[in-house]
Amino acid sequence: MSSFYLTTPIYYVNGPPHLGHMYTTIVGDTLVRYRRMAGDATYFLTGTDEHGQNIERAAHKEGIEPIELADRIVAEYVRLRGRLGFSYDDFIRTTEERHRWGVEEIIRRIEAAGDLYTAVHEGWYCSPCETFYTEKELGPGKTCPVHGTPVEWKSEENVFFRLSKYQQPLLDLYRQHPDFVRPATRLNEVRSFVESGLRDLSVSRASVEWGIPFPGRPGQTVYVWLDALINYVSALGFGGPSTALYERFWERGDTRLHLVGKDILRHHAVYWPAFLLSAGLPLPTRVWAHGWWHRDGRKMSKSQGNVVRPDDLVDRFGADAVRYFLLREMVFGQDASFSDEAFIDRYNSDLANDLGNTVSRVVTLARKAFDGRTPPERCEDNLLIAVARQTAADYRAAMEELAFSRALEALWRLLAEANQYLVVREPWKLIKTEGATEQLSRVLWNGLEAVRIVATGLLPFMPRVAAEVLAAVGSAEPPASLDALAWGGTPTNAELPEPKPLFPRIDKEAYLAEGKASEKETTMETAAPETSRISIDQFFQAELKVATVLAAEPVPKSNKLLKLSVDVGEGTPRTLVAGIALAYRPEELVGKQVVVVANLQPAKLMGVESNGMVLAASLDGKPVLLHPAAPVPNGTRVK
Ligand code: ME8
Repeated sequence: MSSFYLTTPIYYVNGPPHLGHMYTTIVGDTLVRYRRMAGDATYFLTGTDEHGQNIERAAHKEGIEPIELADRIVAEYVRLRGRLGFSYDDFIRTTEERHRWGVEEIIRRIEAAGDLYTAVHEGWYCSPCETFYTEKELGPGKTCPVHGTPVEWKSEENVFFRLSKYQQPLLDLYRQHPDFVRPATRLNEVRSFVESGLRDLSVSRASVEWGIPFPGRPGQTVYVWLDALINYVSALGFGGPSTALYERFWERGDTRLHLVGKDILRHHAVYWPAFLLSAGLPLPTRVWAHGWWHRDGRKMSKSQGNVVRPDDLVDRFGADAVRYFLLREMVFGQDASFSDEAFIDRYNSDLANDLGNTVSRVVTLARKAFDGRTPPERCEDNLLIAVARQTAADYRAAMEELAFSRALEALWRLLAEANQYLVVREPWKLIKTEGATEQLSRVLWNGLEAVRIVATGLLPFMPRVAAEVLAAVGSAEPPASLDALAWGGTPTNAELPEPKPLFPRIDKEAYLAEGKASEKETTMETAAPETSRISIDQFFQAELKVATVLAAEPVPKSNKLLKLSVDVGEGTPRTLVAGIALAYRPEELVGKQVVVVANLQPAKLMGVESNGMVLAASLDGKPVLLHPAAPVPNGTRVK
């Protein structure tokens, strides 16, 4: 039995998780579920990166200790584990003692190899990246090439790691193991970075208190990236009292795979192997980098203020629909754009229509013809068998390559063929004309069997829904092995429960209209990047005015929107639509003074014309209205 050790990056705790972070963990979860079905002994690790200046600053800005911030964000990650159906084996926090043991042991070994020395360190530093950049790597106006925010000049005495010594060993590694970095194009990037010359790396900080004390160097803490990367072995017990997992999955492990976003490839494919070479530990077998989710044309990230929080989507569509969308829409390795519109389109066409309707059609017919049971006759010779065989082969080949969208396409081809087969055989007519014949039994059994194979392939992607589909087509227990992709698994005469709607169709127009109202609030939440400040004239283009709410009522068929009638001091009241219904009851708003944007172009939301926008702070998506501290005449300008 092969061993398969899989890790996600450990996420910074300076903000709650967004869809980009969830994407990596969803990919990992899908892959590891597949490997389990392939028969591997797997171990799947995720966790949080809690030290460093960035976290220190974020906590102090809130007036709390870094560990309080970390605890709060970790609770969010843990909560999402259940919501998104993650099956990781361990969650490591870099503030845990077991992690410190690993860090101290690796540093002892690197020190023993003669690879550490002290020197003055100067350079341009991006705090969100926790990384130094050279002058020529910076963006216009001395900005970070990743974040676009201003960098700062830093100068202090640090411990340095002799990275330059590992230039040739790293190039040898890439030559001997061209698969070390995937996709292949990314290996070229890494190789040219190393070829262009490696400078020694500063691996301690004198000015950052929130970190692991650097062994043997008083006054210095371990640089957050050295600290963080070690999680991949400290979580397995390296440096601690019990090293069985480390020996099994790292030292003697067959596959040691790190999944990362392309932004942190250099850290994983250059620094990490160099640290490991120095410490005399085995290297990962592969580092696989994926692309970025964009929104509004930019990378989705907290510092850009354009993130999508997973909760809203999960509430509305279920975790498995979110998992499906992310894996189907992004070609693994490339960038992709997230939009509500694309989400609904895929949901309606792939899930509600292709999958949901096929299941309900074939199950309804079989129940009707065979008294609530699967058909009594199986079928071993028909056109679908060849397609199913090809599907299983394509699916497995794609999954080995982490080509998730291709694997799903293969399953959908079988679904399409099964539909086509049913259209040609017309079982709905056969029932009426000939009744429950042997021929009808075979046709419907084939339909159920094709769906069963599709659902088996979907188990790693949509664990809950795929199990529901399997139960719906008569296979009560979800299979544990990929052998179940072979033709023939649908039982005869098995109970077929009444089909439940799996993916109710979504009214796209209505959903998007609601989304617009909440999107406006997201825009207000957005912290403008520091490089794009606006002038006072630009600010005054928005007419912010105080208004009193005269009446409030829900907008029919919407759970987020309220229709408000407000007095903005203009003689006649105005109608506004606000996405605040989940946080406020209509009656508690009447008589309250609020702040509105008075010169916004009218917009129609769920058929109601809105003439302005109510301002609210947005706390993790929940609106909190702004009120003047003392009553003022309606129409008073806010500036
Ligand atoms: O970098 N699209 O943590 P982090 C796709 N702590 N993936 C995205 C994404 C987006 N828009 N935004 C984030 C760190 N990610 C370090 C890692 S590892 C030893 C230390 C994903 O919280 C992507 O996988 O900034 C990226 O690598 C990871 O989140 C970075 O999360």
